[in-house]
Order: sequence, then structure tokens, then C-alpha cells
Amino acid sequence: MLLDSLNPAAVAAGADVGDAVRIDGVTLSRSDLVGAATSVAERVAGARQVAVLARPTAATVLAITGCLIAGVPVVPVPADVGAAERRHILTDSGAQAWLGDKPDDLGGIGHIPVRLHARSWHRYAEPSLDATALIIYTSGTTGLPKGVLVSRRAIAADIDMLAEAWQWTPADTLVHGLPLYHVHGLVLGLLGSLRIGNRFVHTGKPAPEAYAQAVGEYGGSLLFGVPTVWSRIVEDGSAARALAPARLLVSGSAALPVPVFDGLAALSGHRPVERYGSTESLITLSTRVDGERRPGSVGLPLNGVRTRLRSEDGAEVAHDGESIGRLYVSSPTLFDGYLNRPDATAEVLSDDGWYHTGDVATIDGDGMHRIVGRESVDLIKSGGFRIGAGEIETVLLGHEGVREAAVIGAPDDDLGQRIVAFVVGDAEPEALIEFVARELSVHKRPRVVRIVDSLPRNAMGKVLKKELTQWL
Ligand code: MLC
Ligand code: AMP
Repeated sequence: MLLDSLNPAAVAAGADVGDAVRIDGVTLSRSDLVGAATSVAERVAGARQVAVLARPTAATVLAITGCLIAGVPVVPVPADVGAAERRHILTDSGAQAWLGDKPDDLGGIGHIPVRLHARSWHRYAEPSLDATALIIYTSGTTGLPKGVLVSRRAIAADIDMLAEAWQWTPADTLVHGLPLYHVHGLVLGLLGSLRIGNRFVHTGKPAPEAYAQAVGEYGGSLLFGVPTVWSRIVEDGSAARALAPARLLVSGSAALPVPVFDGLAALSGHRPVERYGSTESLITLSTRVDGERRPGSVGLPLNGVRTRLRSEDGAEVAHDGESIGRLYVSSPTLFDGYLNRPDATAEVLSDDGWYHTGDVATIDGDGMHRIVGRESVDLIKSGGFRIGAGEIETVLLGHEGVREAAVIGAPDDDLGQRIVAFVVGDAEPEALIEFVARELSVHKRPRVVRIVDSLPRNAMGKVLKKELTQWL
């Protein structure tokens, strides 16, 4: 089963010891989870796909679990989604119903409430491993976000590979405070826990004191965070020291700066494990619990994963730890394509199963991988969120006070990169920040808007983004 620990027979036979999930002040046992999620399953069964507003609540956990029990693909909707992005996700995905708090405008699709105390003990046949589990919307360099088709097989394989590398067992208590609409918080954190059978504690927000409390009060042993979370924990000092009793700290979704790695080691006594992946590939590389946890390195391919390093013209790049090449991965965890976008799928996924990650990397003689950066400056990682410069520029250009717009990711000690928009026009910067937050989502808002007289362009009229970074 995909969610192995929720096997009704095992739960009925007494595997239901202790809490399974703690989130938003609600505690769910495995029997609560099976009963209430199966009640959701009864309401969604037969739907082609449904949208779930993925706020960090028990209702979200039950909604997603229920859909997976019924074999209905879930479209997780960002908790802070704005109007235009919501419309796009609903239209493009063809979601037939909405689960979670109801927005004003659902565009005609039905709303299915999630009841925490409802129970059903109906048994559903386990869906095929080839079936789609999740359709996760993710940004590209241009255009609107695309729906990534993630199969049940990919999720099961990824969790099993990570369990092996991290010695992750039912004895763990997994803690994080990340969003439940992306791979990190949802696939690894929540679904990983429901497959492995460990206790899952969601802290609401990934604040340093919340992580410290989850270790002290709930016995958190396996802690997940994006680099911004770890950096804030190190800055806090006392929160980092409070993590000492944990078993393993794991960082991912963006590069963990070496000083943050060193800070965690000095204050908590833990050398964190760093892993690398994406929505399209799930997690493919990681340092190992029983191997070298080298600062600045994302480690080795997980069991079953192969990688290739290629130059721009497709030639093999030496594994000497210094030569930089484009990173390709082949893995049982790869996505099945972008929904409705065979063109975009063909651009990154070859017929023989290699995914072009868009990242540039080095590999050394021991097989240790280091991510150097992205091929395109137009894909920004801010606080671990992937954000396309193009989608923000398009929204800004839809504002009446904007004539031209160019967006870049500027280096930022806290967020890795912060979104900066250069705008030609007569709008107020604050109004433009609000506009993007309202239309796309709060986490895609520029942190800075600079009104300028003109943008630097080449002879073809293309904005010179490298030059813009000099204007910061
Ligand atoms: C600010 N706020 C606004 C606003 N400006 N609200 C509305 N409109 C505006 N204009 C509010 C926010 O709603 C929020 O409120 C508060 O201000 C703080 O928001 P923020 O400043 O955006 O949060 P910040 O502290 O900067 O967030 C940092 C962070 C976040 C680390 C918590 O970036 C985060 O959760 N990152 C995780 C991303 C992630 O999981 N990525 C994984 C992708 S999968 P309030 O009250 O709600 O706090 C992947 C694969 C892999 O990459 O390898 O894992
Ligand atoms: P997303 O699709 O949101 O999961 O983003 C995937 C991208 O995040 C990857 O292509 C990388 O650019 C980046 N990423 C994930 N993990 C790491 C890491 N450990 N180090 C550097 N970049 C990472």
C-alpha cells in the first residue's frame, strides 16, 4: 500500500498505538485517520481529480489521505493562493471539487466539507501504482505554473529510498512546519510518515522556537527544514541547542550555506544531512546517515537513481569535483509529464527516461554531487519556494501603472534569493507588491520593487538581467 501504516487490517489488529499526526492543535490516531479519511474517500470516489486547499490543518491531512485512499488524484492548492493563480490551477487541472475552506469564487465547482469526526470503515481496493497520486503546480522560467503528474509508484519508491539512506523507521517522530502543497512538506513529511508509520508533528510555522518545542515536548527525532529555517534556528542559538536530543536534521529545497551547516553542528551537535530533488524528480540525491555528511554537498544518488553531467553541447563532463555540467537524472521517482503540456514535457524528459533538471553541478571521484546553481536566472528559489520570473513579470504588466517589468532573484542571507522587480511606470511599489500577493500568492510577492526610467536591453530588445543585478 502507498500509505502502508493506514492499512485497515493492521490498524484493526492493534497497530494503532499512540498518535499518528499532530497538527494545528489536533491529534489523530491511526484509527481516526483511517475512519475520517475514508469518510472523505466516500465523498470524492469516482472524481477525476479534486483540489485541496493545503493549509496546515487536520482537515487537509484527512482530505489528502481520503483522496489517496479512494485513488482520486489530488491537486494541492497553496494555502496563500491568490485569485489569478487559483483560477489557473482550477481550470488547467480540471478539478471537479474543492476540499478545504471555501473561497468566494470557485468558478462553479462543488465544495466538499471535511468533517473531523465523521467515520467510515468502507474498504477500498488499493489503486494501481501507475495511477496519479498528486498534480503539483510548479513554476517554470516563463508562462503559468504547470501541473506535475506524480504517480503513486514514484512516491512509494522515493520514501523507501530515503528511509534506507536516513535509517527512517516507525520509531521516529518527524517534525516540520513547511507547506503541505509541495514535495518537501507533503510528499516527504506527511506521506512519508503515513507510509513509514512514524509519528508526524506539524508545527504550523517553521519558527525556531516551534522546532525546539517539538523536540522537547513531543520527542521530535527527524527534523525537516529548508535552509531559511535552519539559518533562523542557528541565528536563534538557544533553539539550535534545544535540537541536541533529535536523531537527524535534514535540509533541502535549496542550497544549505556552509556557515549554517557549521552553525548547526556547533550548536546542536548535529551535522545535517542535505538532500536534493525537485517536484518533477522527487528526491534523488542525499548524503547518508552512515556516510560522509560533507558541508556544501548533496551527496550520492539514492539507490536506483543514476545521474549524468553534460556540457552545453551534450559531451560528458568529468567527475573531478571541479568541472561544471548540466545535471540529468534517471530514477523510478520521475514524474509522468506535465498535465496538458506534452511540448513542455518533451523539453525536459527524454524518451529513455532522463530528466533534464535545469541545475548545474559537479560530481567528484567518490560520486559526491555539489549543486552549483541553475541554468536559467529566471527560475528563482526564495525561502525554498520555486518562483518563475516570467509569471511575476506577466502579472506586473497587467497592472495599469506598469509599462515594463523585469524580475530577478537577488542574493539574500535569509531567503537564499529575494524577489526584486524593476518597473518602468508610475505605480507605487507597495501597491505592486500587494497586487502580486493578491493575484499569484503571498510567497511570490516581490520583496522589493524599484521604479526605474528604463530597463537595460540588448540590441534584440531582451532585458539584460545580469546587468540588473549590478543595480541592486
Ligand atoms: C506579508 N504577509 C502578507 C503580505 N506580506 N500577507 C498578505 N499580503 C502581503 N503583501 C504575511 C504573510 O502572509 C505571513 O503571515 C507573514 O507576512 C510572513 O510571510 P513571509 O514574510 O512571506 O514569510 P517568511 O518568514 O519570509 O517565510 C519564510 C519561510 C517560507 C521559510 C517560512 O519561505 C517557507 O515556508 N518556505 C518553505 C518552502 C518549501 O517548502 N519549499 C519546498 C518546495 S519542494 P502569517 O501571519 O501567515 O505568518 C522542493 C523539492 C525539494 O523544493 O527538494 O524539497
Ligand atoms: P521544486 O520543484 O520547488 O522542488 O524545486 C526544485 C529545485 O530546487 C531544484 O531544481 C534545485 O534548483 C533546487 N534544490 C532542491 N534541493 C536543493 C539542494 N539541496 N541544493 C541546491 N538546490 C536545491
